[in-house]
Amino acid sequence: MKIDIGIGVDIIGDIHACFEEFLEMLEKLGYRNGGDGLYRHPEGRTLISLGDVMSRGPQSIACMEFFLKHVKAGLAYMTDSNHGWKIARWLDGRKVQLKHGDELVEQEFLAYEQLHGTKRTKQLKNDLKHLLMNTPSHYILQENNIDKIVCTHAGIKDEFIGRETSRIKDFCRYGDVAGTDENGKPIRRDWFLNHKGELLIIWGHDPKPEPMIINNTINIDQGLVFGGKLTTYRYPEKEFVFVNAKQNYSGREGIDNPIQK
Ligand SMILES: [Mn+2]
Repeated sequence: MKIDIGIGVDIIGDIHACFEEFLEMLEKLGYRNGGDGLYRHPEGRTLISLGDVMSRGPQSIACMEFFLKHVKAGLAYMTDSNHGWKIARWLDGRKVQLKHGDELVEQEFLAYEQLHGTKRTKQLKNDLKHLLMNTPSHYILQENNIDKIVCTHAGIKDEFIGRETSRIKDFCRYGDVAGTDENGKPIRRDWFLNHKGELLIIWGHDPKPEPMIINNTINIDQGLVFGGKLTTYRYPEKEFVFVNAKQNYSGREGIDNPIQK
């Protein structure tokens, strides 16, 4: 789960199937389509997704296929996430309830099968299952072999960093959730208040209108699919790059009205 930062990394928040905005982001960051379907940065920067690339928005398959190809080619990395894990289990044939936008992934696959046939659909589903089943809960980014940044979906405790257990995986997928309130919304504890030290933790999952910087942690989920924006954190530049949503795809209210994810 260690990645060398090299010349630089571009860490991208929750895409949620908003493929058009994601492509616009890649252009803005300077990545170019090499004609082989792969986007590369001319200086050799590395792309890192914090997961939840699918569900809720219009183009889950395109987003998942992008990461399938780019992870395989060593051009990108993607962490585990709550929607990613749900879709992984669904693709594995386990009994799961598809909701909160995951049902759209199933619909997309039905249309995909109509268009491309059963064989190709089965192959893609199998490849995606393997990708999503094997994503790590977090990555540790290093500069000159020194740990600098932790990338994870929903949060992490300091003592979990560099370890992988089922409890740690769940924490990184869902954050520090203490049950649900009377409306079914998760009650979230603020794990980031307990983070200490210089290691920078970049996370997403819980949409905030602007990047939220607390105790060397930065939330970069700005609610793209809810009509907000897609955020990239660039290191070593320590800059944010934004792409605004073309619309609110979620069928729900905007990000100021927090939504169960
Ligand atoms: Mn999430």
